[in-house]
Amino acid sequence: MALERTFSMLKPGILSRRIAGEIIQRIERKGLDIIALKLMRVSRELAETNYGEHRSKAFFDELVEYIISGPVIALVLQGDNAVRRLRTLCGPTKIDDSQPGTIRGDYAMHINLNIIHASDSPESAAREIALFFKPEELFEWKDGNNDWI
Ligand code: FUP
Repeated sequence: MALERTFSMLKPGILSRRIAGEIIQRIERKGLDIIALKLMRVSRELAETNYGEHRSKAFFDELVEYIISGPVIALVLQGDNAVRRLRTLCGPTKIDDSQPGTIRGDYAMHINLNIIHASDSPESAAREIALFFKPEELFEWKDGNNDWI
C-alpha cells in the first residue's frame, strides 16, 4: 500500500456554516493524519492558478469568486492511498451522484458550492501542496493507532 499525501481545502461555506469541526472529524476518524492545517484567505492569483485547468469553462469566474469570498481551511493529509481515500470520503463532484454518508452527499446541494476540495492524483496533490504550504509547515507524527488504521 502506498503511503501518500493529499491536499484538501475546506471552502468558504464551511466556516460560515460552522461545520469545520464536523468535516475535520470525519477526516480524522477515517484515519488520515493531518500533517498541515491553516486558516487562510486565498488570493485571486492563487485561486486562478489552482483552478487553472478550468480557465476556459463557463463556471470559472464564479468558482474563483467563491473561493476568495471568505477564509478557507487548507490541509495536508497523509496515509495509505490518501488521495483515493479522501476522494471517496468527499463523494463525487456532481452532487446528485454523491451518496449520503459522503461529505458532499451530506452537506452540499450545489456543484459550485461543493464545500470541499480534494486532490485528484498524487501529482496534483504535490503541485497543490507546494502552492499552499511551505515545506516547514508540514509536520509528520506517529500515534499508537497503527493496528486500527
Ligand atoms: P473536483 O476535482 O471534485 O474538485 O472537481 P473538478 O476539478 O471537476 O471541479 C473543480 C471545481 O469546479 C468544483 F469544486 C466546483 C467547480 N465546478 C463547477 O462549479 N461546475 C462544474 O460543472 C464543474 C466544477
